[in-house]
Amino acid sequence: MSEEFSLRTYLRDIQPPFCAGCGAFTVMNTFLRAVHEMGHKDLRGFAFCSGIGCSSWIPSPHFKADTIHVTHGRSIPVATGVKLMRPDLNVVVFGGDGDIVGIGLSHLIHAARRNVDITVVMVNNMIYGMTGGQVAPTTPFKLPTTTTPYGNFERALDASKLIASAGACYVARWTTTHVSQLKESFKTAVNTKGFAFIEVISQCPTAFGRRVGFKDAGEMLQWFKANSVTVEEANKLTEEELQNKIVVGEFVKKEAPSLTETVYAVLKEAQKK
Ligand SMILES: Cc1ncc(C[n+]2csc(CCOP(=O)(O)OP(=O)(O)O)c2C)c(N)n1
Ligand code: SF4
Repeated sequence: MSEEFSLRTYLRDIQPPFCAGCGAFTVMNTFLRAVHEMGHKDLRGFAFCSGIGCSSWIPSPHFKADTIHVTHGRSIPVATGVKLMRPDLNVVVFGGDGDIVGIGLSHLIHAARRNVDITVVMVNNMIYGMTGGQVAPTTPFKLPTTTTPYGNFERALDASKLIASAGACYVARWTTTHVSQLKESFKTAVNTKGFAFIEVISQCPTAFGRRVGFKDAGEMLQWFKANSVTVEEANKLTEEELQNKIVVGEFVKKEAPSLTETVYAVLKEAQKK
């Protein structure tokens, strides 16, 4: 890492559509810093894929890279195809919680099960941000949204736990206040041979924060900080004590043959016959 980091190296000269204080800015910035620290002078070694939603705008059209913007919830199957055809590329998906674990949930589970050699970054702002704040599978129990004005009557999905059990090789969760840890996780995820999933608890001050009583994005970040507990701390707490806490850290870090490896090995064998 010799040259100084500059966002201009990796971003097109286009103003992102995010509201002031949106966590998507932090995710974008932190990811690009990780890329820079990994020694990538540009994004030529990457392909990015995203669906629909505010968080899906992180790579496309902003990154100076090959980016594919697909229909809502379908970024993972498209990314799988890209990786199988171009195993030399680092394939990274960005999306919101609605995109990744709402409409796209089955793709996520199967990608983890298949151990597809891609990284999925889920920006979990606990709401459907872009469409105006509808309840998501990740919205905390009892919190009001535009579609549940008297409070959410469903319990939130723990996406990291689910994907860990589905067989991912790397699973981590951070909030937008854990920027150094998140940056390191991005590097680990990209270097993971196999499926990597990073959940970033992020603030949507517009469609979520103000509706549940936060004054601004800063107050949301303070809440994230005050209520985060590490995996190690969480192991010593009861289920009751963990209510409303955000468990952060690395949940899975392991090696297993990736889909790309196994598919190409089978192809090689088949070609011999
Ligand atoms: C098939 C389909 N269904 C619904 C929509 C409407 N829609 C667009 S984005 C979105 C959800 C956005 O929430 P999320 O993925 O969490 O991203 P955020 O905007 O919060 O970052 C929905 C329901 C759509 N574009 N396509
Ligand atoms: S609506 Fe929410 S998620 Fe979308 S850009 Fe604004 S703050 Fe970010």
